[in-house]
Amino acid sequence: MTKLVILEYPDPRLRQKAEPVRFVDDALRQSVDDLLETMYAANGIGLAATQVDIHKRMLVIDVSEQRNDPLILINPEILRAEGRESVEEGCLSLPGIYDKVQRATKIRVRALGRDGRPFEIDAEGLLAVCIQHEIDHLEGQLFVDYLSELKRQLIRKRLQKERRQRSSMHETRASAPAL
Ligand code: GNR
Ligand code: NI
Repeated sequence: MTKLVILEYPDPRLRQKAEPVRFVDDALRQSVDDLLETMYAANGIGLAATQVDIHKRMLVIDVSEQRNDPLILINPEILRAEGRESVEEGCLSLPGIYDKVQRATKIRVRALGRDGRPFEIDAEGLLAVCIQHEIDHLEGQLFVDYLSELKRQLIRKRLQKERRQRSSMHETRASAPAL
């Protein structure tokens, strides 16, 4: 397994639309395992392939307390959605940014599992929010796209500033000349 690098907003690669998976083979399962390792290492409850620059329709989720109940969705499709509720979201591609987004409260989803077999699940609560958030990533959509342009502008500035501070902390200065 390999821990992959998570792309951060406003990286244009986060806007790429993922392609359907044609075969669930060992090579694909390898990428699924890399996604899981990357999600757990980052303490996220979900991760879409798009976020690690893999533009295939697959995502992983684990909303369990113990972090030992992975859900793998390949070529996910929302079959039905009902209700609307606004819940605070975060995203590993927007570190430290949180805001409320309106989504369906209950959904039914069809997908292929790690074994390539189709299955359906009904989801509500955090799991339903997370599945919709991850499917958006596969479309090149981020939760900040639901916010106002003004808020997005402030978020871009905040992330830019934090990145500048992070990189100046790691700056290697010329050391004092030896006598
Ligand atoms: O870790 C995550 N937490 C989260 C919280 C509320 C709503 C959605 C999420 S998904 C996010 C991980 C992530 O960025 N997945 O794409
Ligand atoms: Ni996200």
